[in-house]
Amino acid sequence: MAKSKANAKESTIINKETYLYWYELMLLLRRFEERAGMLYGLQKIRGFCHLYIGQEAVAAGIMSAIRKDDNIITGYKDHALAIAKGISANAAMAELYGKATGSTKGKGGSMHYFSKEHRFFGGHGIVGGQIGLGGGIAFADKYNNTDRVTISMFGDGAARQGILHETFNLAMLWKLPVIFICENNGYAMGTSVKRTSNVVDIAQLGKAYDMPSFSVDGMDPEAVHHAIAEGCERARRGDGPTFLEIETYRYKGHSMSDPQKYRTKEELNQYLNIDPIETTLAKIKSNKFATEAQIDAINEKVKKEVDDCVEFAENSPLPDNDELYKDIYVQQDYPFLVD
Ligand SMILES: Cc1ncc(C[n+]2csc(CCOP(=O)(O)OP(=O)(O)O)c2C)c(N)n1
Ligand SMILES: [Mg+2]
Repeated sequence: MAKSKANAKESTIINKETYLYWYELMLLLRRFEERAGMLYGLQKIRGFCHLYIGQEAVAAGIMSAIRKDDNIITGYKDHALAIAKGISANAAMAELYGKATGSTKGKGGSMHYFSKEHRFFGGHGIVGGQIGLGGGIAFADKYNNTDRVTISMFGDGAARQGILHETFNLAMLWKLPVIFICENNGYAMGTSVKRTSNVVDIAQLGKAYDMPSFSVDGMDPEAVHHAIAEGCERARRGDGPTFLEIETYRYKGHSMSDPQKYRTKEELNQYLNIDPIETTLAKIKSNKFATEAQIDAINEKVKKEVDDCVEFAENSPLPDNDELYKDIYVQQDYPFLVD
């Protein structure tokens, strides 16, 4: 498992270790999801499955810039962010298999990873819901006088939800320690950003609330890292939220059942040419941050970790039947359930 952080504490320093950390982490996220996609095809994994492939630089740049005890909350495209935040590949794959050893005991599946220990607050299927929840987590930290920062992430498809405006308004009013991130990958399911609004520059939305708002190159972990580090500094100083529109791209469809007829091969190829794993590796090589043997060792380590997590998931038990009645919200005296 890649370390969940390159530097011991929040830092704007980018060095050889940071690059090697990014490379290993992004490779793990990519290989994990490629395998998940394959296993979905084999019906080992069922239900919904949304892949993050192509967007790994966003996860990498965030993780090297935040502290281990900072919070993350995101939407349904959550495998990569959960693993990057520290949920093991084993627990992540077992969750996809619906096994008891999964991060949500096999009861959440692809869209609902959760780990209190790693301060990963889901995995949410209601588009935009996590914007308000993220604001609430940041409120709790401010109320409890901690200096933690919350990263609240959503897709471009959530950027037009009313909850964004209500949350941005209160987050600025109360100077909450939160970084809102819109991962703009150009499409919400099959609908392009430009078909849904005349304001395609999503970062502008924060300006209506005087929130410091920026567009960031999401294919470059270094650009993401600096933007997040700056947002963390602002939040920990007590100056409140930041809004980042991180421009990225997903190579796969919205979900496994997306025929992707809304985009061209040429458009996809443009992004494949600036693939963050390839560009990071090229930088490692040109700066002589690692020898070929060291790079091979990282590749092997990642391959083994993914092979091992599949074996772990295959060999794990299904949840017991009585798990059906645990961890659920139920009103005992609900009139139609009890007489
Ligand atoms: C409140 C709500 N409305 C609609 C949906 C159906 N839905 C699921 S994903 C999605 C689009 C989300 O956009 P984005 O995050 O940009 O999608 P992606 O990049 O993953 O395609 C919609 C409309 C939902 N899950 N929740
Ligand atoms: Mg999108």
